[in-house]
Amino acid sequence: MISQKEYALRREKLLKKLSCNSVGVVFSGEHKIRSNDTEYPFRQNSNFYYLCGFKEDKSALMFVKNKKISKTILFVAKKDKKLELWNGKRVGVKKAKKRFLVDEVFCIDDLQKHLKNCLDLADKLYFDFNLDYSKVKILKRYAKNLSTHKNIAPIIQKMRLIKSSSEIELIKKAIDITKEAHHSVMNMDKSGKNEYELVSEFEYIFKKNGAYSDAYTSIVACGNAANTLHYIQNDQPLKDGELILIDAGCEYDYYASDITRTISVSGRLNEPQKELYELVLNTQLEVIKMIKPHAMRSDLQRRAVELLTTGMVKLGILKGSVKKLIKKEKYKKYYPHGIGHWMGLDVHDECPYKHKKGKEIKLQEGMVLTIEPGIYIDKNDKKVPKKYRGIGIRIEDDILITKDSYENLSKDIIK
Ligand SMILES: [Mn+2]
Repeated sequence: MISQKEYALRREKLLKKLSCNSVGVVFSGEHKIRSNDTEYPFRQNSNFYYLCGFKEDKSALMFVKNKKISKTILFVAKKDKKLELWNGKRVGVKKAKKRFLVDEVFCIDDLQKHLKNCLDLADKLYFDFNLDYSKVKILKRYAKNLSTHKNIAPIIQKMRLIKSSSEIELIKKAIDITKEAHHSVMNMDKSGKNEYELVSEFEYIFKKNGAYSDAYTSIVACGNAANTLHYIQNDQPLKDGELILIDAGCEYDYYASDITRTISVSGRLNEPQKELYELVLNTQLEVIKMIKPHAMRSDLQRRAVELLTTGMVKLGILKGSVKKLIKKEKYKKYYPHGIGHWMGLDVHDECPYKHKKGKEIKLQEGMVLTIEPGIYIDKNDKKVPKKYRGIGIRIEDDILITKDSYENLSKDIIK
């Protein structure tokens, strides 16, 4: 759990980064319609959640900063017995005042009034540039006279790069549940089953352990389907002799896990499958070993490309000199993605990879990133020895950067 004190410290830190005489607004998420009269399960906006831990929609945070004051106002939906009968209890203004360590709490209906008052005294407005147009319109109505609009999202996202110990605990918990699910599927008798039966096992184990949701739609791809990187159809029969690429992880109390394992339907890998699997696995292990503070993600990718390309030349999948193949990016046909991404409140944590001026951000204690090399060979690729066609393999772990090294948070999930 993240304490209210920690949220307060985050808001304090954000206020320090805003310039004087400014107002910043961060909105909650909104319910999204799935089909008539039904909605997708609500999930709070990550930036908003990061700053207060409030889980309701129809709410907002306002930051006010000038020479005299530096304060946070939380706006929440008002108590409404009729609506609450249908949609569940609201915290309401009175309780929110007690629960959240913000300076003031008002009803969301009064947001525009407060916005107008605060903006009269300010010359800068911060908001998320990706905001829905309906909300931008409200903001701009009151910010007509302001010279400067600034994007608040990148400032929060940069803060989110470094995870606190309580955030790391939640990520570990998410990975722990995900481990149970992967192991359960590994031990299952899979022959004769369908991809969706494995998906349902993941969902069952996630929910059974109190994980609100999967952190992303699970990928359970048997055989050639693994060569579609974001395959989420998950409805084909599992065939003996083929591999299953499973990319699945739960979200626990808003924190993600992101794990890929490639296993075989029958439990045994044949020779060509083994050759490719070992290449991907050795690449992953080598790259993970390079992780420490000040290392660069681009160097990890470069090393992965070197190792995978060299391996593919050895196996006759690519032909020519390794150097030239890398220069001409020929490996991209079989390894088309990056080595990994930040992970946290979002599975692809929306944190920056570069500093403002374009220089790459180096790894630092407290960051969490995935390492996920892969090789994907389409069944119709005539340029590749026949025995490798239709095989897709990825192996992914979640890595925490520590003070002078790293911790593989998912090392206990069998590879
Ligand atoms: Mn991933």
